[in-house]
Amino acid sequence: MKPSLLKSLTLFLFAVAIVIGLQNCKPKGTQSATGGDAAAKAYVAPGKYDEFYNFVSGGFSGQMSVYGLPSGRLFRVIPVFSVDPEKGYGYSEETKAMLNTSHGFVPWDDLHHPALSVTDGVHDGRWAFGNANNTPRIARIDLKTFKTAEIIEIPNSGGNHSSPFITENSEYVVAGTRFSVPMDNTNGDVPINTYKQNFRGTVSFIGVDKNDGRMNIAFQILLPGVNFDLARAGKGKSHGWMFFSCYNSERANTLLEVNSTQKDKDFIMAVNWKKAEEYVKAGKGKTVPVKYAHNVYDDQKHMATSEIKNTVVMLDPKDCPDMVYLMPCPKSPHGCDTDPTGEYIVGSGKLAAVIPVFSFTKIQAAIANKTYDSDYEGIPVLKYDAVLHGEVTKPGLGPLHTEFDGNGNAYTSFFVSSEIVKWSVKDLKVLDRVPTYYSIGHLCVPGGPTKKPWGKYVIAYNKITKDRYLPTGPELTQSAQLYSIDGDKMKLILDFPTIGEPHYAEAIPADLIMKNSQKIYKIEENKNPYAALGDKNARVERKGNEVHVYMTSIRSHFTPDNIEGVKLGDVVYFHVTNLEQDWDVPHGFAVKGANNAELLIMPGETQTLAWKPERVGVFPMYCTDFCSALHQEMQGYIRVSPAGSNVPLTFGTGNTTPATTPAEK
Ligand code: K7E
Ligand code: CUA
Repeated sequence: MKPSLLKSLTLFLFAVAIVIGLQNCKPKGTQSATGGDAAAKAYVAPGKYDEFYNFVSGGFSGQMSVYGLPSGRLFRVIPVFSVDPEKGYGYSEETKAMLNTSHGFVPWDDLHHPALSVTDGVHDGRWAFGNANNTPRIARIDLKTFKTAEIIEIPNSGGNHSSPFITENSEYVVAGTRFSVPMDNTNGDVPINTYKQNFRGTVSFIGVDKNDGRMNIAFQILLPGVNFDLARAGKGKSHGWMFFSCYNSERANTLLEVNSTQKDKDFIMAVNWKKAEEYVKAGKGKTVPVKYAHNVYDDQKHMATSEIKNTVVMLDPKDCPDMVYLMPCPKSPHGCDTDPTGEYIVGSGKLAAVIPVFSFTKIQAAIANKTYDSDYEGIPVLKYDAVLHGEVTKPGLGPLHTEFDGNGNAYTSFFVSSEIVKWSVKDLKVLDRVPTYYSIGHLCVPGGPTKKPWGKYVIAYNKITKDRYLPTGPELTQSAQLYSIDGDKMKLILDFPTIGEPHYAEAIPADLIMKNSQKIYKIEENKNPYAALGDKNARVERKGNEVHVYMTSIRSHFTPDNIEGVKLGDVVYFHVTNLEQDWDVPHGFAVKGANNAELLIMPGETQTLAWKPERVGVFPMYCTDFCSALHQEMQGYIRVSPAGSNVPLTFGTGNTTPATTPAEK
C-alpha cells in the first residue's frame, strides 16, 4: 500500500473515531452511574476499609499512586522515579543515590506499568515493580513500607516500555526496549538513517531474589531493530515463556506514523526463557561492556547506595536456536496479554479490525513441526493460521489491552471507540460493551494478569477527561472509572481522578498487604552513621567547612534547637533522627532559604538535609508535619556569621545560655 493511500485510510479511521468521540461527549458530564444502586456499590462508609488496594502508574509524574477500591480514595503517592519534595525523596542526602544513573542524577521519569509480585501465579503482596520509560530503569517498591527499595538501570535500551512484566514465581521482571538504538559498546555516533544496519533491540530478564527481592540483570537477548511495546509472562502450561508485542517491523527511523504502519502484520515475539537460562549456564552468552547504575535503599541505615556496574550477559538468537520465535500479529500490536490458564495469548493491534487470540498448544505444535512462514532477520516466523486459536470479529476500534476475570471472560479496552468490550475467551463471542469517558488506555481487573483473578470490578484508565469534572484551566485531571462486573452486564459505578497519566494499574485484596504493613522503624535497629540515638547524643560538630548537626526530634522539640557559630561558606548537614516509636508520628524539618525540600522523617528514621547558607543572619527552622498540640512550638534558630568570624560553635535546647561545643577535632 502506498503511504499516501494509507494516510488517507488512517485519516478516515480517525474521522470515524472523531464522530464516535463526539457522540460520546454530547451529554456533557451527565453520563452517570445508574442511580443509587450503583452508588451504593462504590460507597465505603467513613471509617471502613476498602476491599482492594489499587496501584496506579503515575505516567509522566514518575510516581505510583495507591487508591482504595471501590471507593477511589487516594491513600498515597509513592515516590519512585521523580523527586518528591513532600517526602524529601531525592532531596535528602540519604535518598539522592536512588535517582543516580549512568547519566548522573536524573530527577524525573515516566512510569507506565506496575507489576505486583506473584507466587505460583497468584499475588503474594510482597513487592510492586514499576518501569521508567525515559531513562530505562526498573524500580522495586517494598509493600511493607510503601517505599522504593531498589532501582536498577537497563543498558542497551531506550524507552523501557515493555516492562516490568513479571513471571509466574517472580523469577524475573522483564524490560524490552521501545526504541532500538546502537548498542552501548559500539560507536553510537552514526547517521540516524543507518538505522537498519546499526540499530538493535534488546529484551532483558532481570532476576528477582526469592528472599529479599534484590534485582540483577540475568541476561539480555540481542534482537532486530524493531520497537518492543508490551509483554506478558506465560503461566501454567506456558510458564517458562514470555511474550512481547513488537511494532515497526518495517524498521523505520522517521515518521513512524506512516512508515511503521506499512505492513499488515507485525509480530508477537515468544521467548523461551527457560531455554535462555540453559544457554547462559552453558556459557553461550557474551559478556559485553556496558555502564548502568544499581541503587539499593537500606532500611536499617535509612540510606541508599548506588553502584555502577560494567558488564551484562548477552545472548544472540543466532547462537541459541529454539529460544526466540515470532508470530505475525495484525497490525501495530500494543497489548499482549495471557489468560489465567496460560493457553491463550491476546494481541491487540492498534490498527487492526480483529483481535487475534493465539494458542500456546498450537504454538508448541508449530515449533515442533517447523510450520514456518519465513524468517525475520534470522528468527523463525511461525505461520499465523497455525498458531491462531481464533479472532474476535468486530470487537471495536483501536484495541489496546486485555484483562481477564476468573470466569473465562476477557475485557479489552478500545481507545478509538472509547469502550470496554467483554468477550468469551473460549468461543471469542462478544458478550457486552460499555462506553468509557473517554479514550481508555489500559484497564484493570483485580488479579487480571494472574492465574487467579479476583474479579468483581474492571477499572478504565482514560486518556481524555473533557467534560467529566469541573474545569481546571487548560489541563484537566486524568481519570479512572470503576465498573462492576459481578453480573452479566458491566455497570459504571464511579469516576475518580488520578495523579499523572494512569497507564496500567493492578489491584490486590487489602488483607494481602495490610497484615504486613510496617508501623515504625525500630530505633534500636537504626544503623544510620549520622543517627543521634537519644537526646544525649544530639550535638554539633565542625569538620573543616562542614557543620554536622546530629539532631533529634520528639514531640514537641528539636535537640538542639539553637545553633550558633556557622559561617558563610559552610555547608550545614542536619541529620535529624525521629525518636518517636508510635505509628503515624513523622516529624518534618525545614530551614528558611534552603535550596532544597523538607525532610519528612518516619518514627525511628534518620534523614539528612544539606543547607548552604548564602547570607548572614538568623534563620528559623521548624517541624512541617502537625505532630502534637504544640507542633507549632516545634521550632528553632540557626545563626550564620560572616566567614572568618570568631563566634564559637554552640548549641542547645532549653538553655538560655547555649552550651559551648566540645573542642574541635
Ligand atoms: Cu499507556 Cu501500557 Cu505505555 Cu497502553 S501504554 S495505554
Ligand atoms: Cu514535629 Cu510537628
